[in-house]
Amino acid sequence: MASSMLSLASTSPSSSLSLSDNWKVKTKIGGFGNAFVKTKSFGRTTMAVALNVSRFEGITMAPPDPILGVSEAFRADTNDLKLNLGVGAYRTEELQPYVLNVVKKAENLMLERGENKEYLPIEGLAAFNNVTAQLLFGADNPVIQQGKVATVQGLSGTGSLRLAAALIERYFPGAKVLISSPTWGNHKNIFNDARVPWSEYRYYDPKTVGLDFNGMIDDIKAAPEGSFILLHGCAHNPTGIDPTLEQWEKIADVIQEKNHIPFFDVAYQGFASGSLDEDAASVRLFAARGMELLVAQSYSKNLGLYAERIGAINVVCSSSDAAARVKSQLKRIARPMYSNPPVHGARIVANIVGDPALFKEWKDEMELMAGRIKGVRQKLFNSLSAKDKSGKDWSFILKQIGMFSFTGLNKSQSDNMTNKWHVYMTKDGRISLAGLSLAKCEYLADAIIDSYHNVS
Ligand code: PLA
Repeated sequence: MASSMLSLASTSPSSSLSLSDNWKVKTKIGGFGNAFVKTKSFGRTTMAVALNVSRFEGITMAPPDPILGVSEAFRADTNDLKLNLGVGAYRTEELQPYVLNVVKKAENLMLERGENKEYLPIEGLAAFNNVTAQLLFGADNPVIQQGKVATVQGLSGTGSLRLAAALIERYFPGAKVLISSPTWGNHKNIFNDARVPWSEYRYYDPKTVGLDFNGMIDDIKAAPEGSFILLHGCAHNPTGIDPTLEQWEKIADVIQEKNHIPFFDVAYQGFASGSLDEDAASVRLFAARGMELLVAQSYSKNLGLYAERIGAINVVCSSSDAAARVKSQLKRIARPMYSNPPVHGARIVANIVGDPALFKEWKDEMELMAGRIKGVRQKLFNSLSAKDKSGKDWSFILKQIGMFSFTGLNKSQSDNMTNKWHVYMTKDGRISLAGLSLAKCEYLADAIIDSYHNVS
């Protein structure tokens, strides 16, 4: 793990050729031509110079992203049976992308109002920042009433996590972030890129296909005092296994005892249970204890605003004064990275959450989406149970929540799903049920049974 964090500053072979060396190369032979010029010696650099060899020669090909790379492979497959269960993106029963009606209404309103395209402030749209914190904590939550939350609009969940990671790196040097094993693949990238050390706490128990609660508690206890503990607010990705409310209380006890700082990633509020409030219960339980905490939010899934890149980072502080200072520093981190965030998604969220009629429509539509996912989850379980004569218990699928199911298939079995059955999924055995239709459940069950029993 440590090596993966320290490997960032590698030197490429071409880095020994300085800018001035290159300048000399160009001037000596009269600018860019198409001929290769062999073995020239210029001061400290002696090398074969080929003018049409790229200056980026030392850059090697990066591997495809384990999640988004699956969609690329899916697009390249021409088989009619293909099914994309890789990325967590909601599809209709017809397996088409879905733009919420309430989003279209909000966009129409925005057009009618003829809103401008001026820069937003660095911290984002004020109306958005207000409603997003209210949605998360509840409008009457004392942390909001007392101005203890620093909220900054971010580039969706990922960008918001990245801002928080930069804040940790800058103001808590050496502090460790503990992430669950397993977790969403990009968490490790985010902390690596921000140069924040991380380690894992136990979370998933393959034997029970459930939560390793004791392992989790022990590892959080064993972490150096004052660590950041990254928690999935609801619908844990990739396992679909969440702690119960009682377990959340115990997790909060240990975090408080050890003076750790909870750091929630809330990417699925409303998408897990269909209720915005229920899915925020974990975060609110921690806030009610008066703890300082960080929460990254995303509207990719619950409002289907994937490409609008809309989310926020919230830092709950013990005083409004501290919150104001934290917010000022988050802005300072954002300014050189992307200056200020995009306005479109922020306006959509602000319009929907700020209008009682649209808000109700959103909740109804979200229930529909969450309901469709629960429907395919049930049908997949039924199909697996009916078709698999081995006596294997598939009920873990029904116990998992959110848009994913963690099938327990290993890498070779997942490869078989893709290579033989054209079912695209991540290699950790995760399938996105949001990309599955009722009509495809039987086919998927056949693929899973074949891969599980016939591939080791
Ligand atoms: N946090 C978690 C736990 C997530 O699962 C995701 C998205 C995000 C944050 C960030 O999403 P955002 O930046 O779009 O707001 N995970 C997806 C997509 C749905 C992805 O990997 O980017 C997934 O398939 O896991």
